[in-house]
Amino acid sequence: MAAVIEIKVPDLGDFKDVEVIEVLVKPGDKVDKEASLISLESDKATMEIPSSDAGVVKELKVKLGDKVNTGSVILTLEAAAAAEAVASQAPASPAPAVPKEEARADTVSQESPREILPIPKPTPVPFEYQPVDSPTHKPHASPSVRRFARELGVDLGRVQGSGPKGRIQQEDVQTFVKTSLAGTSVSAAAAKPAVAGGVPFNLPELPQIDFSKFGPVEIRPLSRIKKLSGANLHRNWIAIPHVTQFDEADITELEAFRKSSSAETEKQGFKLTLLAFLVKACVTALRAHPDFNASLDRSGENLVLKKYFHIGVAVDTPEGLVVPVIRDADRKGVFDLARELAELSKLARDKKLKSVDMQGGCFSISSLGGIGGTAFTPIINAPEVAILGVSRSHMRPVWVNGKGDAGEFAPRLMLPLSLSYDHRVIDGAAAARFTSYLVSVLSDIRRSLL
Ligand code: CAO
Repeated sequence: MAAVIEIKVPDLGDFKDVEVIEVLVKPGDKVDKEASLISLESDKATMEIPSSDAGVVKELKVKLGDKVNTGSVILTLEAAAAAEAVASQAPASPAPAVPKEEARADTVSQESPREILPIPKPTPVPFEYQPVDSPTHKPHASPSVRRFARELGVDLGRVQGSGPKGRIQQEDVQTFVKTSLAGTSVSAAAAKPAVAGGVPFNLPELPQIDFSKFGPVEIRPLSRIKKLSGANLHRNWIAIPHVTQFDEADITELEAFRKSSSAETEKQGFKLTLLAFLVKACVTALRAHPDFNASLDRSGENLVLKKYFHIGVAVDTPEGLVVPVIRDADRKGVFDLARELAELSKLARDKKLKSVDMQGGCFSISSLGGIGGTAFTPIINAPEVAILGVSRSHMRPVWVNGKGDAGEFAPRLMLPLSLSYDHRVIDGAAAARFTSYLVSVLSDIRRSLL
C-alpha cells in the first residue's frame, strides 16, 4: 500500500503568515517531484511551493486566502511506489521554495488583480492557441510569469525564453501571443493560424519604436497592480463583446435630498455620497432585471443567476485601479452604504484591502463623476456581465411636460450613465430597458424602497 505523507511549506525565512494566492492541484491529481503545488504571495515576493515527493494528492489542507508559515501542511500525498521506498527510509523533507521572485520595486500589499477582476477558470479565451503536437520543453519562469501565461491560456512549454538560462520573461509570453495572433507561431510544430470564433486574427505587430530618437524620454515601470490588472482588462476587452448604452438621469430631487441629509451623516463622521444612492439604485434595477445579476458558466451555455447582490466599486489609487466589493448591498440602507464606501476606499488607498474584500462581485460601478467627463465606455469586470459608468452631472435646460400640450424648459441636474454589457448575454433592448429603469429609480429614489 502506498504511504501517505504530508507535504509541508518549506523554510520561508523571515516571511510569516504568507497568503495562498493560488492552489494549483486538487485531490486525485498526480504530481511529480518538484511540481508546483501552491503559490504564495507576501508584500515583497511571490513564490511557488514545489512538491517534495511524487504521488497522488489525497487531501488538500489549504485553500485560497489561507495564511501559511514554515511547516504548515499543504496537502497529504499518496506517495508513488518509487518514492515510497525512499519515504520509508527518510522522512519527507520539504523542498526549498522556488527562489523568491525578484523583490518588487513597489510594496503594494494588495492581491493580484486576478482577485480584483475575478475570473472563473478556465477562462474562455477567444483565440485558439495551436494544439501541442510535439513534446514541449520544461519551461523556467517566475510565478508571476506563469500566472500571466495561465491567464492568457498560453502553454509555457511552447514559449522561447530570452532570460538567463532560457528563463521565460513576461515579454516572451507577450511576443508569443502577438505572434500567434499574427498567424505565425514561435514553434515550428504549431503551423495553424490563430483564429477567434473561426475568423483569422491577422493583427500587424505593434511597431517597436526607439522614442529617444525624437527627444528625451524617461522609462518608468508600471506598478504591479497596473501590470496585472492591465492583463485582465486586455483579456476582458478582447474576450467579451462589449456594447455601451448611454442614458441620463434627472437627479435634481435626489441631489437636494442628499444635500439636506449630509449634515446628519457628517455629524456621524462620514459623507453621504451620490455613489451610495447609485449602489442602492443599481440593486433595485438588478432585482428587476436578473440577467444583469448573472455570469456565464464555464461552458458558456448557461447563465448563473445570482440571488445575492454584491456590488463592486472601482477605486482609483496611486498604484492603479482596484475594485472592492460591497456585500449584500440589498440589505443595507443608503447611510450604511455611504459609510462602507468611505471605509473601503480608504482601505484601498492605504493598500490595506484583503483578497476577500475584492471577491464575489455581481455588478460593478465605475464613477468618474467627481473628476469630470460626459460619458465613457467602461470595461466589463468579468465574470460579471455589465458595468455602470457614471460621469459628472450637469445642470441644463430640460423640456418638462405640463398638462395637455403645455410644457417648459426647466433647469434640471442630469447625470450621464454609460452601461457596458456583454452582448452574448444581454440584448440591446434589454440594456435600454435596464438603463431606463435605472433612470426612473434615480429620478425618484423612493422607487428603490419599493
Ligand atoms: N457628478 C458631479 N459631481 C460628483 C459626481 C457626479 N457624478 N460624483 C461625485 N461628485 C462630486 C461629489 O459631490 C464631491 O464633491 P464635494 O467634494 O463638493 O462634495 C466630489 O465630486 C468628490 O466625490 P467623492 O469624494 O464623494 O467621491 P465619489 O463618491 O464620487 O467617488 C470613488 C468615490 C472611490 C468612486 C472615487 O474616489 C474614485 O476613485 N473614482 C475613480 C474610479 C475610476 O477610476 N474609475 C475608472 C474605471 S475605468 O478605468
